[in-house]
Amino acid sequence: MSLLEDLQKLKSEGEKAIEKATRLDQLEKIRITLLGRKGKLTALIKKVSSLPLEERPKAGKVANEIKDFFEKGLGKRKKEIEEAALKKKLKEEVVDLSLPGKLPLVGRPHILNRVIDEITEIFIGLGYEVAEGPEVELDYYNFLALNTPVDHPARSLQDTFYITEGISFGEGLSNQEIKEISSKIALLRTHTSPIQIRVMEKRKPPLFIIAPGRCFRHDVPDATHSPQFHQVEGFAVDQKITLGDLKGTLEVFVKEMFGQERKIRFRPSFFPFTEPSAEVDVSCIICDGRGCRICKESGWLEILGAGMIDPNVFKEVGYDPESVTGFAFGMGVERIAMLKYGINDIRLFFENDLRFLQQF
Ligand code: 2U9
Repeated sequence: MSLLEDLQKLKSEGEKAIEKATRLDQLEKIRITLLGRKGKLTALIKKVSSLPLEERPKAGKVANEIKDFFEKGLGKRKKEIEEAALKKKLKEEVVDLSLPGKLPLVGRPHILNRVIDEITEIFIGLGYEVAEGPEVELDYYNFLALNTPVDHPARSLQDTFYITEGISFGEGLSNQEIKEISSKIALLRTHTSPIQIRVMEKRKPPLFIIAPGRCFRHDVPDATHSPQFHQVEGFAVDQKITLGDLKGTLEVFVKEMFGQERKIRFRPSFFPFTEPSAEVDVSCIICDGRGCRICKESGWLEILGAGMIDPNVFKEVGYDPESVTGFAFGMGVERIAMLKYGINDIRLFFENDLRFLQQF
């Protein structure tokens, strides 16, 4: 076979191979086989110089034309493969605007925070300001400044989570010594009252403060007890604040919170930091006072504790109890939320089960 025939044969072989290629890596291999340094066309071109002189120009021309033909063919095929790949990609990645969207999981405030907000908003409407304080408190602010003597039952290990270990009140200490020891003992606050001591320490009356927050007590959890719980406390301190002001304020609060038709009643009670003290009931929000399972047929639900701030508390923060008076009240947020939303187990608030939380 002559060189020209070999060239023509390679041309048609190469053309077919280029046409058959469907991937860029295949095409590159074909290019190397045809046009590479050790490629088939390169080998034939080398043979041109061994032809008789008069045949060389024609063979050289044909060889160059075939080289050109392959280069163009490879380029064209490369473009086709790339275009096909792009087309396929665009088709696969097409956005179907008619598909329904994916709803992101939207968070919401925890039901306890909602109830806290609801309570504080009512008092903000009455001119109160919100104050906060640390959850890790000193014995002094949690107990001593609140007229809770060293041997008060609420101080026992059973009720309080102590952080400081190994410090205790011995026998026969002076008031100053007791105060010094009390200021060294850290604990988890058992109520939010220390917030209000801290406010009084820094400021002078008139004060109208609402103090919400998380509290801790060393309780065994059951349907109505949890070692963590929340309180909203409040107090008003000024000249000539009376028990009548307390009753009026709580009546407005209870009606806003539970409905204008509600009634309240005060029952005598005892707290170290108030004198006189009272427990406050609201007419049953389920049966409107007629008697039901929730109010245990009494027609009343206990929802608040309250009283006139004890003169000893004022003395401790440097106020003159002869010229300053005040009332204070406190409520458990979980209890209010349970009554309002018919929740029968306090532990549900802290389990973070979305099936519970998403209902509110
Ligand atoms: C200062 C002085 C007095 C806050 C008060 C109560 C009565 C009370 C309980 C309600 C349910 C706690 O969560 S609960 O168990 N609270 O009964 N709290 S008077 O008295 C204060 C607060 C601050 C300086």
